[in-house]
Amino acid sequence: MSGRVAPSARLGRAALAGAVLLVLAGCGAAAPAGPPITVTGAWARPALEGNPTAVYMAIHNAGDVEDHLLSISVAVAASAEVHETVREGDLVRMVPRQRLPIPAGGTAVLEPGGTHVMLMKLGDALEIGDSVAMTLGFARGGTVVVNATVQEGAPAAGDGAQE
Ligand SMILES: [Cu+2]
Repeated sequence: MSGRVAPSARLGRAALAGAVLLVLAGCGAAAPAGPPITVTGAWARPALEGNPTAVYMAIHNAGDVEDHLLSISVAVAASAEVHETVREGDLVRMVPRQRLPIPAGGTAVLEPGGTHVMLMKLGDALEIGDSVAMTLGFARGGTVVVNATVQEGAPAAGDGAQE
């Protein structure tokens, strides 16, 4: 019986602690930079000139507030979009996303079969071993330059953690 009371009491305290944290974050608003965003394990699929290709990566948000990926600029392609892969029965569609959320203290994972960055109309062929420089723009975290390695498949699990 008392077991029912204790968890909710604990929850209440956790919520209070959260409120205090928010207030503290508000006090620190003088700091110019947003929450630190880092990107690991970026890679792109090889593709021919004029074709599209996909880029994958993990975007980490060490901050206490959700951030959003708003823009991608890249020299090697005509444009870049964030796509979400949507399955409807046997049909697989790619849907552009204007704002990709990066959860507070979390990671947005862009991987094959899921969310990815699509480079449209490559100005040059991408071959294995090439590097694709991209500048990602975030709502709070400013800009982050990413170099995606061109390779056939994802790096082995755990590679990203060592960067
Ligand atoms: Cu796509």
